Amino acid sequence: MSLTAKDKEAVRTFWSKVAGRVDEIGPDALSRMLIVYPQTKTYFSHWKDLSPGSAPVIKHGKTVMGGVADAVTKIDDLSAGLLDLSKLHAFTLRVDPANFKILSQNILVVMAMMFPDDFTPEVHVAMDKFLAAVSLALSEKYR
Ligand code: HNI
Repeated sequence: MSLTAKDKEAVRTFWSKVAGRVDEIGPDALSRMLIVYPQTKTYFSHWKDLSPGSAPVIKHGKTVMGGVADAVTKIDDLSAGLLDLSKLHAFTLRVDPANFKILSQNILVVMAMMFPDDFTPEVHVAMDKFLAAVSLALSEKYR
């Protein structure tokens, strides 16, 4: 399942097109995750408002996509690059790794809608593999 040189190139090229809009992608993907998979709301029960477009959802959506943007720069060694973030999600936040796949799915949906011309099947598979690799790296500290 590891990313080929071609996958990495496709991710970097696609990312150069979407990078300027991560502050829209993140909040939309997070809003969708909370609606479509309401079980994910348990992790954010300390927020006042979990509805789409609320201040904490927008803020955290940007934060998460900032993490994805950072991961693009660390694509050659995600497990080392995301080590601290993995520890945080495993030991402090205790996020069930199944949720990484759920969020990834929502990120893909939003990217496909926002960039219908650039989101070719090749880009789709490369981004799917990349987000799966990010999820794996984030899960590494769970055992
Ligand atoms: Ni996640 C905090 C990145 C998936 C629940 N998360 C962060 C932060 C980053 C981040 C960055 C801020 C860290 C800090 O403060 O130092 N999260 C990512 C990335 C992914 C991801 C890159 C996957 C692509 N996180 C998830 C998922 C869940 C999740 C799937 C739960 C469903 N994350 C959290 C929670 C926090 C968090 C909870 C703390 C938020 C807060 O405000 O309390």
